[in-house]
Amino acid sequence: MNQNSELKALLFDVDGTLADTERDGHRVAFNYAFKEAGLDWEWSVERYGELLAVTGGKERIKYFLDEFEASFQAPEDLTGFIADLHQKKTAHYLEMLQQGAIPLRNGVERLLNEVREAGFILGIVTTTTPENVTYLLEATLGKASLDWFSVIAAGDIVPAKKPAADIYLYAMEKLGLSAENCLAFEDSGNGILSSHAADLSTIVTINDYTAEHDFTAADLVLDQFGEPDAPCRVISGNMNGAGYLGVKEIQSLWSER
Ligand code: XBP
Ligand code: MG
Repeated sequence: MNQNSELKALLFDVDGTLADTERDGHRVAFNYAFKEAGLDWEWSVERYGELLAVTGGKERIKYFLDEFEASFQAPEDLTGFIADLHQKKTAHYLEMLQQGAIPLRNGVERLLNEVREAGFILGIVTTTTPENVTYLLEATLGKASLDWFSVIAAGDIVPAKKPAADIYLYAMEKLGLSAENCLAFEDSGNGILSSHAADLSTIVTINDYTAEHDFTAADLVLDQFGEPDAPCRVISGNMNGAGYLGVKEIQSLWSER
């Protein structure tokens, strides 16, 4: 990689990175949808951790059926059945977002404001359904925040979801930029496999589900972005003693990579 290339764009994953959406958000919405559909499936916190091996809600339901519900009498149109179930799940999830049930992670709003003021181009790169992103941003940062992002790359827009590189490549193509000028923010093993496959330098913030994932490819691993009064913990990489991630730390990381 060209060591002198300018950092122009920051590409943010959503689930687990901007907000802790999985355990008390997506998981709960899946369970509501199963109930609504008259199914007796219940994804526990622990089981959901195993199911997170597969990104994408529809793909996750299919994986669950294959791995854990071998006796399920699948309908003839399994794809349609899963799509319908997933639509129900999305409706429940959007309602939760509208009710403000899912806040942003510590330091996210501060960091977004800081990097915006510094003039970085911002992008969203996620496997989740597009409305899940817009509702989250609207509920937490207000409607105007949608305009902060020059690209929102989400969901089925590419054929292969993370860990494939496709969604990052799609976002960079939309921005007219290459990995020489972009930095990714991720929270999971599948996320960094995807960003790394797209050749991107990556900062990771872990969460309960992803703490044990393999982040050896990351440039920096933190427990959170941090705030002046609530410092982050550096798990690997160099923050030069700073207690929270800001433009200065990002730039210094970029020049040292
Ligand atoms: C996030 C996901 C998503 C959500 C569910 O992965 O795997 O599938 O769990 O969203 P990443 P949908 O953070 O790596 O993008 O149900 O809308 O697919
Ligand atoms: Mg994620």
